Amino acid sequence: MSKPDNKPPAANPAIRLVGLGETGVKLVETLAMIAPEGVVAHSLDTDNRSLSRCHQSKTFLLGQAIPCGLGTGGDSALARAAVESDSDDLAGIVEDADLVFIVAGMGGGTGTGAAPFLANLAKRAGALVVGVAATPFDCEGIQRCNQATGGLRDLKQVADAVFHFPNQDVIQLGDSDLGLNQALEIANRHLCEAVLGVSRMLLESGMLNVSFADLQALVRDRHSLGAVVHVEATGADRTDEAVNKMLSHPAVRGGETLKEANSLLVHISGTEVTMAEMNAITTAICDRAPAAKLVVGASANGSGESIQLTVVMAHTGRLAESGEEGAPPKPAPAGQESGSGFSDPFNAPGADSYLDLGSESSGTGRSGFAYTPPAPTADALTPECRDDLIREAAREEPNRAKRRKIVQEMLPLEIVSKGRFENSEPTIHQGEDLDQPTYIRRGAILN
Ligand SMILES: Nc1nc2c(ncn2[C@@H]2O[C@H](COP(=O)(O)OP(=O)(O)OP(=O)(O)O)[C@@H](O)[C@H]2O)c(=O)[nH]1
Ligand SMILES: [Mg+2]
Repeated sequence: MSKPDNKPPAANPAIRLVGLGETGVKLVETLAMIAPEGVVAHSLDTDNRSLSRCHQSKTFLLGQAIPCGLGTGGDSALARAAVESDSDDLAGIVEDADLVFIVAGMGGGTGTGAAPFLANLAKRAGALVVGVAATPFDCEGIQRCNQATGGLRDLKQVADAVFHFPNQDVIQLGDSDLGLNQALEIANRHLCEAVLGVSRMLLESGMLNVSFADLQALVRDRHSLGAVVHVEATGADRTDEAVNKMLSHPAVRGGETLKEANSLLVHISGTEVTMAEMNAITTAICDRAPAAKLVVGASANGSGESIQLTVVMAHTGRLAESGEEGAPPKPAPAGQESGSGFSDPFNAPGADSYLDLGSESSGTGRSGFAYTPPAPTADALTPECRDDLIREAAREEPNRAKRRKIVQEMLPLEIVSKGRFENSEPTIHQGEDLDQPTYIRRGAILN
């Protein structure tokens, strides 16, 4: 399904928010209250309970034909079956949208399984698709973390860009007494800022407008990963303070995200923003992002003496290089399967090589999780994959030659007493004493 070519250009881009699963629904409900006018919000879940709490968004119970009704209990395949069975209705939700935000928590069943499917529907309807995803705390376990990484990878393969906030990053903010609710609230604020920052940038008229075309030029079909950071500062040093707040944001990873960004959208808003302030902010950012294509916008919105800075950072690096999989892969404990996403979601363009997904990166070493890729089948190997494997094997070869041959020495086996059977009758069968071990009866030499 594609948009008719003769559609008259609208004044504003049609923005749709689609929340999937408990986290997605919660975020979209909040966003629906504070988003700029014109943004339409939809909450979709396999769980009726989360939908019954919605008042701001349009709700849709997924998988009534399956049926789920109370969620999937972490089963992303069930969620995928649910959205497939509803695909005609879901296509209507994303129809005629210019920009669709797919919002979900990864690691459970519904968000992980449904988000890539919805992203694909929206792409096929011609929209620019931006995923906004939370990933689990490390303490939620390796299986959930791996399932989240698989889902994130699948979403990235279909969406134009995915803004990702690991819940674990909240722990890095340092307050060890933080309650779970507070931690989730902080994570949710960052995720909401990503959607709000971009929506406001596109919908608010300003002095220097960032248009939908600018956003498209930066992210369409790039399958970027990235983050949106939104900070506010007041007072005489508001410029320095805004830059420092932005740089200390966990999503900026001490400047690392700026360094690897190839697209940056910087939006500054506030009353009486001076040229010197604009200059100071953009210089501070550009100095740290040498490779990035930059679009700058500014508006006079805001209150009092505050200045608001929104920075959209996107890079086309692979998931394993984005920092969150910087730590070596964690093996799944015995009895725990390492969850995964779908190996072939929708024949998505630019699909990542499985070789990159579990690899160590030279990133920041942030503790995290690692996706354990499924073993490749011969059919799945592209020529590039095959070349990578051959190179990998060649690197291994010299070490193989140096390996010491292991030689087992003569085992110190001796016949021990028969204990409490010492005085019992031997079991003789065809002339052999069956109470003796076979290797002794047969005179085998063990070495
Ligand atoms: N940031 C944030 N993350 C959350 C929140 N609630 C849950 N999560 C994270 O999102 C992941 C997925 O959880 P849910 O959204 O409840 O899962 P679901 O998509 O409803 O999946 P099922 O219930 O298994 O069908 C969890 O592992 C948490 O890490 C929240 O309020 N905020
Ligand atoms: Mg749920």
